[in-house]
Amino acid sequence: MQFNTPLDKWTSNPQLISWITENIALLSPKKVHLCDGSQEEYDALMHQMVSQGKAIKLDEKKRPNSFLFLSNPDDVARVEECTFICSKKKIEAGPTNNWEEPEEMKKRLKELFSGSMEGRTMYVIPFSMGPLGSNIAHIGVQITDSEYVVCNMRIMTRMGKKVLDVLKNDRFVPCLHSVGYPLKDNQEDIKWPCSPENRYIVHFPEERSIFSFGSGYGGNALLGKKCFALRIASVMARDEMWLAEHMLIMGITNPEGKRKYFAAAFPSACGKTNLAMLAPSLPGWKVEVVGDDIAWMKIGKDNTLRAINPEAGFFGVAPGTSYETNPNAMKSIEKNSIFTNVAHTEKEVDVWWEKMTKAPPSDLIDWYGKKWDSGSEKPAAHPNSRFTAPISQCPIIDPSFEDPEGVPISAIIFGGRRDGVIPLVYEAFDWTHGTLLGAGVSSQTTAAAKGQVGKLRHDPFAMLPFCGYNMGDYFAHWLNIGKQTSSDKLPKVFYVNWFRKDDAGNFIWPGFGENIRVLKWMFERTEGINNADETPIGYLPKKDAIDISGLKIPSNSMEILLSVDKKAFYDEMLDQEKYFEMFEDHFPNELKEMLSKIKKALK
Ligand code: TSX
Ligand code: MN
Repeated sequence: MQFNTPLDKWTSNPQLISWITENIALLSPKKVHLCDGSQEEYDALMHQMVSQGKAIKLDEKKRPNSFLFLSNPDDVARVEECTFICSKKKIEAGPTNNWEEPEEMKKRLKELFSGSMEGRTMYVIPFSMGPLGSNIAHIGVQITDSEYVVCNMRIMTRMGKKVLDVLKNDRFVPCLHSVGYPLKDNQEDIKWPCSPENRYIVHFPEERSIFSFGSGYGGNALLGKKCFALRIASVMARDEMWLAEHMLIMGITNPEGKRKYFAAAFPSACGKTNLAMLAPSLPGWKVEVVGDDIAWMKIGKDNTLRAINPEAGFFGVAPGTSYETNPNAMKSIEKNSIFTNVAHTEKEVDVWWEKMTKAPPSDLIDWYGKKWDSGSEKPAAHPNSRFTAPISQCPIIDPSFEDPEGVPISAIIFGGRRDGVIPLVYEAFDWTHGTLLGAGVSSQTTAAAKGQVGKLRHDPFAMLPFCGYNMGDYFAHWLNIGKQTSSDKLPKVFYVNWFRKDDAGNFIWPGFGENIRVLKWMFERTEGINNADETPIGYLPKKDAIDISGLKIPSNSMEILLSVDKKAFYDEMLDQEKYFEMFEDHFPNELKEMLSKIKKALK
């Protein structure tokens, strides 16, 4: 076997050596490349993909060192129907996950992976989720046959030789990935190799391993992200009494210079990345970003909840991102970035997507690689098209981004997109109620592709596709975490809704940078300021407690935004109660009692 560097010089970790050796025998690659994580390695792989026609180099002056990839139209998003949690017992996976018997699944995977890297290079990528050496961080190693994956992993994680120096002879999470497109007898390669009819994204929570076959896209293929940092890590977190959450982490500094950290979970299409990089409209307030997608949180030596971002990059949805809606994201992707399935301009090769500018450029090539005309009803960029960019390029990266101790979390925010019923903001009575708020997260659908628009979808903790075990047990774990420290050290919990509409169907709250006004109220609550009224559903802002200075909104808007229709909220509680029935006796009694108490108060 041809190696780029001798295996025994690269690592002496016995688990790693035998895992690599076994997989060479199973996958039959043409070559093996042990990644060092260097810029030279990245540049060489990009150069290779450009010359093969797999990548388009963007104009060096307009967007330095940046590349565009156009995927197979059948491989454009995570595939939940092909995602499995293979715990020994089905009940361990719970009612919200696909489950298959682990030995059966292992057999199927063995057949799929057998010879799947013929004619290709097998890359081995050591990566750390979290700052190297942090005691909240964990190490994984991914095997893949996709150069696109190697380059994305270099942006999204801390990757390469430096990780092996930290790993030494310890355990790692093995992540095996193949696009499932072997090249037999010098068969020619294609632009985006994959095997859409044979996709499997499989997790073995007890042995903490991941197998992904057939897809080269996003969360299906960059295994550090959803597969490791959420599905496998949620199981590790349960076993080791910490939290692996689908949350952004932001630093908020008030005009007096006091900085606090908030974490927030939202279902998709609520603007989580926009909130993480908020450009505040209130003078003197500052927002900084620690992470836009995933938070690992552990109770620290000082008994506060400490959070790290396990990732090192943004893998964000491109459409809708603009200098108006998210200037900090736009600045993060000015260079050294990878774009997938966006449109591009033909003359000076640069990227474009819907709502990036008011009018589209005249010389657009769409994500299929075809000329696009502005009269087309199909979007030029795929709705799930993405940018990959290093967090270090974000102008408002938080100074504690690399702190191995993590940042202390003062508030946890849940939210959803709701045109009625749910007020702009309210605060939980306590941690138990906060856990109920997380369990009750739900959002109205926006994309027509996902069924009817406006239909209510439950997405507890925004973790529905990402919890690696029984979600009822996950709720119980949240309650347990609340018992590990004193209530004054626990974060306060809030629920927000930026999306309430008036009778004419218009959004009432201006959102975006103006959300700082809501964050300011929360900031004050975490300082113990008495600016809230107790109501049946939780603490609501007192009249005039939300700073609307300089904001031009109709005089009765705040009243509508903060109003609670008792009957409608009671029905909301009934709907949640009905939803929770699926968890049977795994649904914690403590949450049942809290829900009953709120129902009673609303009667
Ligand atoms: O991201 C959003 N946020 C959070 C920002 C920090 N979006 C976009 C959601 C899709 C990803 C929002 N959309 C937000 C919001 O707070 N609010 C809205 C609704 C809205 C849309 C457009 C306007 C106002 C509100 N524009 C005007 O009224 C001019
Ligand atoms: Mn996400």
